[in-house]
Amino acid sequence: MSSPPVADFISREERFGARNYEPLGVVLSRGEGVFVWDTQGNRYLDCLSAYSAVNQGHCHPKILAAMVEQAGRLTLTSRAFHNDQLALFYEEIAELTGSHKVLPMNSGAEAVESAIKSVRKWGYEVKGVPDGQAEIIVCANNFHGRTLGIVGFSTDAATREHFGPFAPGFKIIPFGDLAALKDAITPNTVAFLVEPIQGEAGVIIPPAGYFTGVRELCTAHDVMLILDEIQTGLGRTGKLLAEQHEGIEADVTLLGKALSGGFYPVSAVLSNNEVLGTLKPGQHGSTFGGNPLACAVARAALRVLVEEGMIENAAVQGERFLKGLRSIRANTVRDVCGRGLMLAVELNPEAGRARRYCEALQTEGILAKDTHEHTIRFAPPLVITSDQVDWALERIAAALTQDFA
Ligand code: IF1
Repeated sequence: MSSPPVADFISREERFGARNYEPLGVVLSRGEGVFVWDTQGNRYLDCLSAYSAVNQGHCHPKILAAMVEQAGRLTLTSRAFHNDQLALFYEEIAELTGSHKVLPMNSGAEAVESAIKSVRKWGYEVKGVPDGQAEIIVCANNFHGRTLGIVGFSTDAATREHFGPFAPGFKIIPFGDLAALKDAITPNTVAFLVEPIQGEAGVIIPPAGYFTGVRELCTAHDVMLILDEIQTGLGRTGKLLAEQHEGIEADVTLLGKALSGGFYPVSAVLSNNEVLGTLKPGQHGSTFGGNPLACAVARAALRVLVEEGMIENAAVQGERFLKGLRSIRANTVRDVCGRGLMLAVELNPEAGRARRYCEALQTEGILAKDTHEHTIRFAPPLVITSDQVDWALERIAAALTQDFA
């Protein structure tokens, strides 16, 4: 049975859709584990994992079963009534992450917005910041989502340009710079919002000890440390949470993406008692936040992540992948970095656009995504095996030794 030509899907998308993306020329119709298939039946190793939303692998059978079972029973009640999944979701995620309070939302950006609202409220009602004066410190080259509140403190021109006016109350400092954080803190600072490893910026790992210092500064100045673990969390870096690499604990942790294993948008704000404790009935919410389908899916997504050893596997395979990337001898490669299965190859600018290499990788049977002109990210599902890593490395070496300059 032959499916319509790829160009058909692409031209229709272009005709009817907003052109806010520039996808590779591949039309996917099926996924299983680390693999996806296009409409022509070609198989690819997925090295993007939907930006780390499918850490558990595509269409994980246990998450699928939980979703189907729950979808046939009860999907949405709104928070006007209780449902029999929310309490279990709260209990399980709080226990797993060592958090006291949970606020369920849907998209990652909503979790970020919810955290901003909560820490401001905490600042006014607990810390005693004068109303309307709360300051939040963020980092240059951050990526926290696409809402107006969030893009207002982005430093990326394309992300911000012509979307203003923006909300005040944010201070931007360089990432990985403790002295800059110390200088930026004032009595009105309520929070420092930061990614443990910057993703969109090209997998930027801060200097060792940075987050230990961040934790100390935040504690000393009564500033809430908000870690956006929407991409780094849930096993991606080889630990449940990336904060564990430095043995620190955030006051507020944001999760999304893989919280549902890619089945459904589920995000959450996790906090100590104080921050989420300031929210009272009617002050925040969401029609879909905490719905029984989302909770059932998230519970299964968390369970398989832990029970099937995916976090440990991410650490082991991440090291193998990183070592393999480092051993690729190609003039095109300038630098390689990564932690767990969050990896990136930075190309020499003379090698040409990273996009060209992603197209070459597609021909080799690997789907990966370029970022910032010269960087290719590799982030396969955490269920990848050693053989699959070795196969990927061969294909990547083949693609990177081509010269498009
Ligand atoms: C897109 C990047 C990844 C995130 C962190 C919050 C969110 C994201 C740390 C918002 C989302 C995505 C969204 C996606 C591209 C993507 C991305 F390249 F832009 F940086 F993953 F690497 N915090 N990241 O990474 O979550 O509201 O999207 O659920 O196309 O915008 P969301």
